[in-house]
Amino acid sequence: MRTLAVACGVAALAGLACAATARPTTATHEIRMRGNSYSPRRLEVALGDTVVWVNGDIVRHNAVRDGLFDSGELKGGERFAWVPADTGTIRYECTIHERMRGILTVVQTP
Ligand SMILES: [Cu+2]
Repeated sequence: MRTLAVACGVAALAGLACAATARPTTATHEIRMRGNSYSPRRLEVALGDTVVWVNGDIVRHNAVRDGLFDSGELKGGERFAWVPADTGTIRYECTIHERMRGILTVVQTP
């Protein structure tokens, strides 16, 4: 909601009509933690979308990117949601399992 309001404000400043109703709505993307890896390992989302990590293993996992997010330890079946505030490529990791890494690319909505 906040993202749409800002987009409309910018459109108004530029003398453009706000086409918020014609824009695609924000989406929710699920990243599963399974077999000590993230699936999908690489994911592209749009600014304003929600990213949800779901632990599908019986062991604990987390998803951490210093300064951006830290899911805390998730038990099997637990989930963590995060909404990116900026565009860019984010490399994150599970600090419990050394080789468990993922990449999230956040792009501007068209
Ligand atoms: Cu892990």
